[in-house]
Formats: sequence, C-alpha cells, structure tokens
Amino acid sequence: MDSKKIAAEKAATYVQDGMLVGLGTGSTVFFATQKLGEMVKQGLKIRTVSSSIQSEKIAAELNIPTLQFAKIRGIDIYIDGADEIDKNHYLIKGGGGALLREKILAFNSKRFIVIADESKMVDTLGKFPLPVEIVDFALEFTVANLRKSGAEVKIRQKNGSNYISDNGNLVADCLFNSIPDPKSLNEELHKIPGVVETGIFLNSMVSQVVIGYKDGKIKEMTVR
Ligand code: A5P
Repeated sequence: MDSKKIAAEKAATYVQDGMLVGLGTGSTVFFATQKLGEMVKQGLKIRTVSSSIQSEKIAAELNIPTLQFAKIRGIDIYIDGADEIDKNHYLIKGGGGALLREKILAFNSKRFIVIADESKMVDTLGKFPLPVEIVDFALEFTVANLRKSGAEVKIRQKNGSNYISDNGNLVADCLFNSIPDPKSLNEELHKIPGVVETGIFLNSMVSQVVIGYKDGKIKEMTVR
C-alpha cells in the first residue's frame, strides 16, 4: 500500500462543500488532489489556491476550480506534505521549492493538515537540508551569513543552473544535521538580510498531522 496515498486520501475526507482549499506541492499532496478531483467530478463544490504553478496546473487538469493567489484573503483548509516532522510537530518544508507560498497558505488557513508517510517522522529536525529562499542579487552576502549560522550551504540546482522559485528567487539548501530549537533558528535566519523565507514551519501553524504506514494504518495527531 502507498503510505503517502493513504494519508492524503484521509485528509481529503475533511474537505466539505463550499470550502476554499489550499493545495500544497509534492508527491504526497498529489494524491489528495487526485482524490479531490474525483470528489469534484461527483459534485463537491470547492475552490482552490495552490502553493505552486505546478500544483495549480494539476488541479486545473482535474477540473478543480482554481483561484489566483493574490486574490485570496483566507483559506478554510490547507493540505500539504512535509520533508521532516519532529516530535513537537515542527516541520521542515520546501523540498519542492515552494516554501514561501506554502508558508503564506499555512499561516492564513483556519486549518493546516500535514500529510506524510512514516519516513518523515524524526525526533529532531535537520538531517534534511533546510530550504531557505533568498534573493539572487545578494547571493554571496546571504550565503556567507547562512554559513555563520552553522549550516553547510548549497544553492539548489536544476538542469545545470541555479533553481529559480516561482517567485523569482534562489533556494539555499542548508544542512544543519540537528535543529534542536527550530523556533530560535527560524528567528535567527530571518535576521539575515537577503533571506526571504525559511522552510521551518512552527507547530503553531499546524492543526493536524496525518501519517500513513506501509501496513495501511493511519495515525492522526491533533496539534491545535
Ligand atoms: C514542497 O516545497 C515541499 O514543502 C513539500 O511539501 C515537501 O517537500 C514534501 O514533498 P513530498 O510529498 O514529495 O515528499
């Protein structure tokens, strides 16, 4: 059984008629979007806003109504994956490069449901390199300051060039190995001029975590 699919389809059951739904980015939320596509076909009335151009395209192909990001004021439910989830439900996100839009959606949603397979659960964040969106024109200054914070920094590449986010920025993948205090690190990184957003998502943004297991079981944790 696909553990990502199990978690994603469970999250889709929380979507109801009339909701404005935030759709994340990645291979886990892909299954939730597919499920919502089936539900829309059967008559579910929702509107969606996506955390990436890629996700918006997938939703549109499934005939799920999509809205422009800039026009949205509030979201009922936001469904998205994560790269790591620690025991206190802090997250690393942005492996797919969509962290800025993802954080705006998570922050502005009544309910944020994180979906993942069991491999994403960790005691302490940091083995997954933390994605940090940075401005292009101050690249060297910003990378030097990220290194001072203790990270091994690599500028994300795609097809032999720097990866450019949907917002026209670069992504610095910062390997810390261990992030025992995600809240403090997030504050420290935000003090660096040139940092647009970090992939640390505070647990105060998370409503619920749904984990899918290989044996078909689901674990749901209510965070707030
Ligand atoms: C996208 O930028 C990310 O935050 C994803 O939500 C995260 O990388 C999880 O992706 P998968 O569901 O593909 O593991």
